[in-house]
Amino acid sequence: MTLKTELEKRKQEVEEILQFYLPEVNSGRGSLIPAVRYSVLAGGKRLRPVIMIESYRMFGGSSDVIRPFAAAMEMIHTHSLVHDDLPAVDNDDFRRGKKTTHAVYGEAVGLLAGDALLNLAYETMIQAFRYNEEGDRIYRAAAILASKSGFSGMLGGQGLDVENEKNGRQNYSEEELLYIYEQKTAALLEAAMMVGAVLGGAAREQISLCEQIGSKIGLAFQIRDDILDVTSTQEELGKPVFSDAKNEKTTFVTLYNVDQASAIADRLTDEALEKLRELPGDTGFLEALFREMAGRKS
Ligand code: GRG
Repeated sequence: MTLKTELEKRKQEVEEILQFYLPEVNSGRGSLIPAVRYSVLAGGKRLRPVIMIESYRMFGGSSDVIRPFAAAMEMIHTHSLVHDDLPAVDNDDFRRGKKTTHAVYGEAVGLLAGDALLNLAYETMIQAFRYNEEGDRIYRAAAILASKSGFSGMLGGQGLDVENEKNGRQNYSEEELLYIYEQKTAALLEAAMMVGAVLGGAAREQISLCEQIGSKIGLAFQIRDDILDVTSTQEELGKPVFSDAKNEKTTFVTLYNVDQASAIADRLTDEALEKLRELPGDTGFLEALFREMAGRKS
């Protein structure tokens, strides 16, 4: 089976999981649920839940306990995109090839839909305790996903990024930029690898290795995002291009140039692959996926 077919199969699995956990539209109850469903079902590559499920299975996990975690991961990620697109932040009207949530439902509902999704993620994640699994593993996995999404992870990095942007702060050093990327983008990929590992029963050193792999893949992913912003098209990317330039952001492309940024992303991917090979089980799918992410076009 080719990676494309395999990835499509894994993506379908995630779509089914999301459909299972998303609330149904309740007529006469306003547009919050439709807005939440719209934002999650608008598309997206589903990379984080796919990676989480694969990490779980690689460590021998075979139960459905991973399902609420995979859904929660994609809900947290989608919440971040909905809020990132709001007029007060990047003010973008297209995402995943469709109108953004606030562009369809208005700013107030867009804001609320992002909040509701974040809450729904936790409502969903705690359903994992229904499964007849080791409670300690579920607790540890939940703590990782919560903290990697919060102050010391995604939200912390985004907070710093937004504040610097509003203050007209430019000319970051590479070190400062890497710190922000580590938090705002890599933290969720670290969580994807780690949650799968913890639930699958990985040892402490293996969980740490998973964190390092997620970090390197996450940094490479964000640098590729910087590159695509100036080399791709809105049709291919599904969101506006030159968005960073519009917001006068320092990125790896402004700090270096496209070729140099690309070389840095490739080096980080190679380092992640080297560490991945140290893990037990069949690492083939993740290896192919990480290579694909390094050369992605959308
Ligand atoms: C409250 C200011 C404020 C913001 C909250 C936390 C947050 C919003 C945003 C997180 C930062 C963010 C959006 C980082 C970008 C990470 C990134 C490259 C996202 C795109 O991921 P893909 O390509 O998207 O996997 P799809 O659409 O495929 O799921």
